[in-house]
Amino acid sequence: MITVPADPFPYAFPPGKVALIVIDMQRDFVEPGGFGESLGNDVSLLRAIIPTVAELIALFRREGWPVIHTREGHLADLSDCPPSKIRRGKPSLRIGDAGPMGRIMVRGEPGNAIIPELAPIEGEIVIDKPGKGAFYATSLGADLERLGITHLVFAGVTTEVCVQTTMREANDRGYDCLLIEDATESYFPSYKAATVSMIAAQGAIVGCVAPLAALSAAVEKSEAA
Ligand code: TIU
Repeated sequence: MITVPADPFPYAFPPGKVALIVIDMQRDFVEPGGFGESLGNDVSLLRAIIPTVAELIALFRREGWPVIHTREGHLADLSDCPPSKIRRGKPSLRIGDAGPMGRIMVRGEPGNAIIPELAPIEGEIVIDKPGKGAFYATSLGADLERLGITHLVFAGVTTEVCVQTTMREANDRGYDCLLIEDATESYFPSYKAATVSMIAAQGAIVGCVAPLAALSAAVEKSEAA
């Protein structure tokens, strides 16, 4: 087992049974002209975590542990997008509308792609999901079972929406979860702070929380032992 100093208690994981889930690091959320900006958000806030997420992905690749990427998006005919999701909010562009990076939140459009800095490599699983949670209407559960994964490490955007929803789905399915707090971000700093705090509250009701440095140091220590 590798043990990471974490909040509210140390997070221990078996190296062969852990996977990283990188949530929705897509152009639609972190670049101007995408879905995130259409909702009225300042997307520059989210870009700050890119180097940390890249470092986290590199750590998993170095160790040979699975890296799984997710993308939020819909089929071209929007048949997998509930009308309520299209109607919600007061966006300047709605899901399916043509924007500067192609149709907003539609699979295969330029804006739906994972940003080049964090692009998946050959052999990594990419989960296309219609919802905020990565388990709903996807193969993620079956993929994790096939890989024999019991522990999940989370990064990506946004902390209180797709990251938290997926962590809660994972938690209910029995996965032991760790959120890397400097590898996740929100358009709203107060929502990120509240989410990080509520995940670890009540004795890790959703999971543990630690900075990347704590995970990296624990992995290095285990290698030196
Ligand atoms: N990926 C994700 O979090 N989807 C969102 O819609 N997030 C918002 O914060 N809007």
